[in-house]
Amino acid sequence: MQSKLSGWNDTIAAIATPPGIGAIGVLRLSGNQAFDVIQKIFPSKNLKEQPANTLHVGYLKDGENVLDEVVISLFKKPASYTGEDVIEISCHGSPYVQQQVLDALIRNGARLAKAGEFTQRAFLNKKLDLTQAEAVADLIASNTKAAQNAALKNMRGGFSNLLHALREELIKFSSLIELELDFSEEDVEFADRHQFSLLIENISQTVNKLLNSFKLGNVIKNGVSVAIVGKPNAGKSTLLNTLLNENRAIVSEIAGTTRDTIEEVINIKGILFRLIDTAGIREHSADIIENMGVVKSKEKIKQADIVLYLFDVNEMPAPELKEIMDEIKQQNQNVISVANKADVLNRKLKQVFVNEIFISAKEGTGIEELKNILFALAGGASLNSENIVITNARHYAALAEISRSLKEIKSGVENKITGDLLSIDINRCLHFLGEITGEVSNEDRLDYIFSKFCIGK
Ligand SMILES: Nc1nc2c(ncn2[C@@H]2O[C@H](COP(=O)(O)OP(=O)(O)OP(=O)(O)O)[C@@H](O)[C@H]2O)c(=O)[nH]1
Ligand SMILES: [Mg+2]
Repeated sequence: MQSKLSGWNDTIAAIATPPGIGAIGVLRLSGNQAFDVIQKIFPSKNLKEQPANTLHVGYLKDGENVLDEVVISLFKKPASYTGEDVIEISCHGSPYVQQQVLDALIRNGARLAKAGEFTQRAFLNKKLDLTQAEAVADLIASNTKAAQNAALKNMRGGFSNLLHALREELIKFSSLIELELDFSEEDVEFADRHQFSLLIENISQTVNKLLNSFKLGNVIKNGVSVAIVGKPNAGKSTLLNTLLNENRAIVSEIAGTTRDTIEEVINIKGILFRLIDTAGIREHSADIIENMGVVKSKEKIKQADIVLYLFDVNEMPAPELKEIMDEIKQQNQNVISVANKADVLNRKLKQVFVNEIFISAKEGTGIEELKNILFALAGGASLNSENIVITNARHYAALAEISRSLKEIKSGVENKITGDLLSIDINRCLHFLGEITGEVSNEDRLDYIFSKFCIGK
């Protein structure tokens, strides 16, 4: 695979730290010529003769022109991130200085790295498999504890180990069936079909569990949208402000205050919730702008992951609430009703709304309980389990194909189809397992996956 890739033998260089001024800036250099390139601009020591995993302070020089005083970290193949010789240069964090150093590296034989090329090399040199490489990008993009944990688990190989184990077991059986094909004249069965059915059942369960985890995976990666809807003056904007802990939306006693939707993000125990404050829904308003807002609110009911129906507990007859909830449920099943203004609650109503959570958006009571409910609705309970969570759509699509082939295999065994036909289904299943980890892959697909990384990673 290596020789087929264009530019594979080049020594690559990139600035690895983000653009802008910082205390330090780090540049990376990887490839066969890494030591030759750095030596030309770091004259004070012979770096090739230094032991691996050591640090060296000195001046970078472009001819007689001093560029910076830097620290060089030195890694020798194969014990490096990419599996090649790698030099990391920590220089002073001026974008100008970093650019000068990069230019000097390129003038002395390196080529500018493409996005994700360091990690792509690590993958091609088998330092990590494709799921682990993708987890590196996920870790860099993570912005919550949950996303960080999921990425770390995958980076350390949790998911790939599981897939490898499944693949091994299937391969074992597949080779027994292939063996039968060699003896087809003699009508022998090396692969015990009952055992095989049990194995397929087992693998299917694991695959289904992984497929089901994608819902949570999506929550972890993309967050959860919560549309706060209700009649004008229910206190929706007040609730948004209280949840955010800031005065984001205008609150007033005038019905129809909020016209357009307002979106803000909060983090509840490691999950991001996108709160959407909407225009209060009333059927007859003479105000065109308000009516446009109402149309938008209705759209949000359909699109949101969770609908939070907020009502003024003193203004809502119980039968009407039921009617409204039934109507919303036709658009979105994931709805909770929340009784607001509990601070001025008419005591009798506590017995009427037994299923509702009571809050006071204004005073901040019941808000923690509401947060816990949102967290639970998003599937937060399974967040801290040791189970592997699928967060990647590519993995999900391949797992769905695997599940399909497993069903084919199962019905094949039940219907006692011949070994050669069974083999086709097993190979299909193996193909998709290998596609997830990158054992089966093509260059275009890899380029696409790694192009999503940042430069220098
Ligand atoms: N007593 C009490 N008043 C509240 C509470 N929450 C909101 N209010 C008041 O209710 C009025 C309307 O609040 P808003 O937050 O603007 O209501 P809204 O649902 O956003 O209204 P629209 O944007 O018009 O749809 C304001 O006067 C708030 O101060 C509460 O928990 N208790
Ligand atoms: Mg409002």
